[in-house]
Amino acid sequence: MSSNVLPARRGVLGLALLTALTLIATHPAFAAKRVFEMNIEDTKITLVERQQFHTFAFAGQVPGPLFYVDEGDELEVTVNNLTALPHTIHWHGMFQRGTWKMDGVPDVTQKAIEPGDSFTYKFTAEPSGTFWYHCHVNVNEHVAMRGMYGPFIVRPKKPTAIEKKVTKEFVLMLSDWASKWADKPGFGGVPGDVFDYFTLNGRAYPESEPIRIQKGDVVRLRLIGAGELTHALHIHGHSFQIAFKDGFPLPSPIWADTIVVGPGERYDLILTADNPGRWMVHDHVDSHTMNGDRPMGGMMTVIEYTEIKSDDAWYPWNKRVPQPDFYYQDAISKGPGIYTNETFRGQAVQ
Ligand SMILES: [Cu+2]
Repeated sequence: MSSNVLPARRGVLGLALLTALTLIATHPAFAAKRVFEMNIEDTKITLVERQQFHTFAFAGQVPGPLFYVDEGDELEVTVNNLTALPHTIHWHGMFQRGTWKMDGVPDVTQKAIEPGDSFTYKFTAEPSGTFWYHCHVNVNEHVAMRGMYGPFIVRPKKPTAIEKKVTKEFVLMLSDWASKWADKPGFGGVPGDVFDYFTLNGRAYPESEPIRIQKGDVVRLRLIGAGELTHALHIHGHSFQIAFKDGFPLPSPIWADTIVVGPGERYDLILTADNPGRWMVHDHVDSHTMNGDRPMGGMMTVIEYTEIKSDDAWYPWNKRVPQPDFYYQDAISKGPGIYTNETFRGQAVQ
């Protein structure tokens, strides 16, 4: 099986779930046609401990499926709205040259997709880089409170020198949640909201997942600001190069140890794994490292070098069983494709 062809696959969960994935490659290297179908479903997800949120989840998961495609690929994505509210998908950063009606903005480029209806987005993947997709109906609620987002990566035809060195990639989607609206779909995301939960890929520490690397890796962290707030992500024990902003290569990467990520922004960091240990990764906006009113939570994780033993009894992730593909690292390593992720699937809500 070549790296950019996946077999057709269907999964059914409960009454309301149908996720079909069909990819047809027309060229081995570039310009594949990729056909995908996904439902938008009322789904309950757990951020941490008992804090659940009613979400409108793409393919029943938060974040949504990973779109990892080649520059120039032709995409055809059919969306079935199984929820009780209208939605769209905006493909943030895509040029949509000649396809502006595929931009996913209600009442500007299309009528929103009503409950029970479907819509097929057809467009070309350009430019290359780290992007994301999200609903564009009542974004204040649907994106900020209901998890309507997913990663969208376009592999470049001409990679830069720095990205050619990368051996491992991770996707981190940064979000904030106001628990006041957790179980009130159709409401929330208003000025003055108190954001009290903060997640990486939909989970707050300690239910986020370690970033596991080993000495010698050249690590690419693709950060996506998918929430309402700005975060200052700091990585201990290392410096990194900020190599891409919003998908675009910087002419001269910037060395740093802290990166400020605002809403909608993406930054690609390149980090050389040269310092084995366990290293904190956290939002330096300290109030974002809380779960509600409890500290040591929120937007935090740990870089774990695999050569360091996790046998310290006091280490909370001492005996942790890894959740597969939590940062989409396994999917990305397989090459372009569109990948659902069971790790992020919530419970169906009737
Ligand atoms: Cu929506």
